[in-house]
Amino acid sequence: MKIIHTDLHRLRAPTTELSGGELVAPFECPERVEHILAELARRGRHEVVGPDAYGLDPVLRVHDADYVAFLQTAWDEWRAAGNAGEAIPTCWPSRRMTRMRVPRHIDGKLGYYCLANETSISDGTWDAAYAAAQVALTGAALVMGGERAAFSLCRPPGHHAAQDMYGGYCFLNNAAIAAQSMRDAGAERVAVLDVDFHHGNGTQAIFYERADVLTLSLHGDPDEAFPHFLGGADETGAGDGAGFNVNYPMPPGTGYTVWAEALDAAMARIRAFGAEAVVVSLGVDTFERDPISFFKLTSDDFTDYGARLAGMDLPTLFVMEGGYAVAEIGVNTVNVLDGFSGHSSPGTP
Ligand code: Q9C
Ligand code: ZN
Repeated sequence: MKIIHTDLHRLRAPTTELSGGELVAPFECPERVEHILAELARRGRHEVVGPDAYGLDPVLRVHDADYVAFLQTAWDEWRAAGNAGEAIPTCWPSRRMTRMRVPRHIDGKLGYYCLANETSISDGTWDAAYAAAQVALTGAALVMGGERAAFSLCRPPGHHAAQDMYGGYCFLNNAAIAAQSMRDAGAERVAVLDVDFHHGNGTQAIFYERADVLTLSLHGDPDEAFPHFLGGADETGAGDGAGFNVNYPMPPGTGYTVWAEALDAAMARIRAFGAEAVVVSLGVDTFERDPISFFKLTSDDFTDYGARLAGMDLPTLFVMEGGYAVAEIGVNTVNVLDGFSGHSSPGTP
């Protein structure tokens, strides 16, 4: 399988994440990608290629222009305002704060566009997010060009980013940008299947009123897990999109038997929908030892569900999302790809 990757992800290297009332070293770190690349090289079955340049237009098919402009200048504005640390908002347009216009000051802009402030904006964040979107677009083009599957090794991740909101370590919604580009390249119906531990709130929001992109997410119940304010089973789409969003929230401690039943149900929905291509938002934070999640998948389970995904027999683009057990992220991620490709041998040396 072709792997699309660029070293430009390293430009996203924040030093702070607000966690437990402290500023800690971010869970979403550059080493994640280095471990995946090392495991890919160790197995020797995959070809790593660089991204092509698609520019900003396909990004603007998904994200609002004012939001993209904000991301491009937020770091400079933050520093120009005299701040010493990384950019973290402190004030939001929350309920009963309803003057819904973009403030001029960077402090107001951050609150307007941010959905969760664990995610600091740092120098280089925009350039890395833009490069990740190009990685996603390159994978989409390969799959639309006839490849059975491809893996866009995106970083930073994307599925929490909505049309005009960042957070949950995400800035541009790589999977949504890829899915939209597949539509624009002629696929009539595209499905986005999100298997990251967290609900894909951004992807859901982007396609919520559309019938041409089916969105499905398997995730920790938002009563118990981030992003807390979206991801219920009763969110099924609206307007033209009524019936075209499917959520599978699951409780703490969920293991592979229950999780795989949800996956089988999701794949049946994709089949009934008549998808011509599938984008898999691939987060491996469902792993039993993930430090911020509560599902119980083992490394072998990733191989098994990779094989199940291949059973859909649809052109498939994998897009990297979360996964924070850094030492195991390579094995777990490549297990999905190898399971998909029919290599069932365990990925441990
Ligand atoms: N104290 C993705 O997996 N909450 N994003 C962190 C840690 C935010 C996860 C809580 C989790 C965001 C792409
Ligand atoms: Zn996640």
